[in-house]
Amino acid sequence: MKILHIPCLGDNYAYLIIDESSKEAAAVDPVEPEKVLGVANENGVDLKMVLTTHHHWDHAGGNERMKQLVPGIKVYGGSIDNVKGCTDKLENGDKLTLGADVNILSLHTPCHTNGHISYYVTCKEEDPAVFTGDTLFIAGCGRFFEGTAEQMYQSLCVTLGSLPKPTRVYCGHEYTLKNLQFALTVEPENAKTAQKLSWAQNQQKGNLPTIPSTIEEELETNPFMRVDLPELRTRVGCHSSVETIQEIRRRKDHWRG
Ligand code: GBP
Ligand code: ZN
Repeated sequence: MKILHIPCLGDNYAYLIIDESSKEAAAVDPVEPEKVLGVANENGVDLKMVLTTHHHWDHAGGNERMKQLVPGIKVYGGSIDNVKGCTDKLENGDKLTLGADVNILSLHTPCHTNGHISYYVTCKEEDPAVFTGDTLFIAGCGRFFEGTAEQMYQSLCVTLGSLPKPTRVYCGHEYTLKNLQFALTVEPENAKTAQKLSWAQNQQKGNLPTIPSTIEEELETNPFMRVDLPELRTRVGCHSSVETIQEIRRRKDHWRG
């Protein structure tokens, strides 16, 4: 499979997932439908479906227009997320296929929104990919708009944290630089985080994206995914993983980098 990222609005990412043998494609959060369709056309692929991560306008706001532009397109979204233009509601564990070789698994990852879905995508022997919307960002996570710390712990550390380590992570916003700067305030001695920060600064200088990451890199550098570590808990003065994720989120909400 081929994965193309399409910068949208200020700092959002839409993506095209392409099954190369059939030339069929899925669009993740195509908030600028004309732009995403343009990229699909340049690549000679046929857009079959929209995969919506959550109901916020900067992710789902292009769905209705996409349906006008591509009659018959399927628009997927979480069953309890009230996604604009949704034609097919997804539950946790639902499976979709794209062309002959691409398999897509729906993972319910609530908290940023109640019905948020992450999409886990596999193709033959290739490393898998996961599209995490506003649940997991590179080195960060989404704000807890519609859920609890307990839910974010489950979504980030259990559901996404259990995916194979080489899984490539494609998130909904380019927040990496700020997230890594904040991460270092939580774990000043994390050498991998410091290393990734200088890499991210270089990427930004060259106007290059910081996606994809991998689940392995996130487990090493993302403080929200590291709350099971006793050293981290002690550092922030908490006793449980859930308390720790709540505390780090509270600090990030107030942090002005
Ligand atoms: C920044 O620019 O660096 N800290 C951000 C500020 C996701 S977008 C913007 C922000 O708060 N972004 C949201 C978030 O979860 N950020 C993680 C963080 O700050 O650590 N959105 O556009 C946001 O979800 C939205 C749209 C929100 C509709 C509510 C509604 Br309703
Ligand atoms: Zn959002």
